[in-house]
Amino acid sequence: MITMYPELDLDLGFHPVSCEQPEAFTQDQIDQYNEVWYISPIRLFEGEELDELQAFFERSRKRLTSIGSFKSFHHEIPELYDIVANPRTTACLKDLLGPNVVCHVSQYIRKEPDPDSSRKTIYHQDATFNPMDARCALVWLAVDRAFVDNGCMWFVPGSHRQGVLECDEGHHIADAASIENQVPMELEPGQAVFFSDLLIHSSPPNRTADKVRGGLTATYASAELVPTLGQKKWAAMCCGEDEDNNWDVHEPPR
Ligand SMILES: O=C(O)CCC(=O)C(=O)O
Repeated sequence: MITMYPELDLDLGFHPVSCEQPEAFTQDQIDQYNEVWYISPIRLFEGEELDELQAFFERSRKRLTSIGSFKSFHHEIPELYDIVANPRTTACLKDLLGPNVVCHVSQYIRKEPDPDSSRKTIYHQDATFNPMDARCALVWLAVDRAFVDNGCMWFVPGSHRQGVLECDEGHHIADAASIENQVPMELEPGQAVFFSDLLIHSSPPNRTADKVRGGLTATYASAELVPTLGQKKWAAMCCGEDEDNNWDVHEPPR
């Protein structure tokens, strides 16, 4: 398959970001995004704010990871909404997506240390999950240090240029064996990588003895992008407005 929504006529091609006056990123970073489709590392949290963020994930981890199926908790947990919609993140997103930004998906992905672990994330492109044209930006925020041995993400720079590739029902890219030139996305706690929903990425198991690897991934779109599944998509407004009422936008949880 190409996406989960073969019935939809989606535009899954490569469209470079054009931002005439970036405010949070430099023009070089925007050019880099268009070239390799990610920008990293970007510091989003530090000092006391980072301590609080890590404490939040530690005390909420049961709730955030207990559900077998996918659940985007930023719709209902105030602290998580504040993390995905924090002003440093949205300032960067405005450069990539424009002034009006919604967040429709988030997930805390925590890989426990286990030398025998086989828990990995297969090669995929997030655009295959979304019932909309390929235009979303993702932010993966390191809650703990993410490095090669504890299963940091690996990216295939520039892989967006081919558009969306054929994948199986589990979203595994059919031709994964031939993928070359991957780079590890090592990050310190509080740092993030911004990347496109077309970028091919994966992450191996955390085979360390004692180094937890927790990260928050969140998917953002311009409010002008119309989700095309017949019903409006539930989304949190992170900045600006949804003037055309394209999304089912809710108030921040409080
Ligand atoms: O955290 C991970 O290991 C995988 C995250 C991921 O695949 C994503 O954000 O799309």
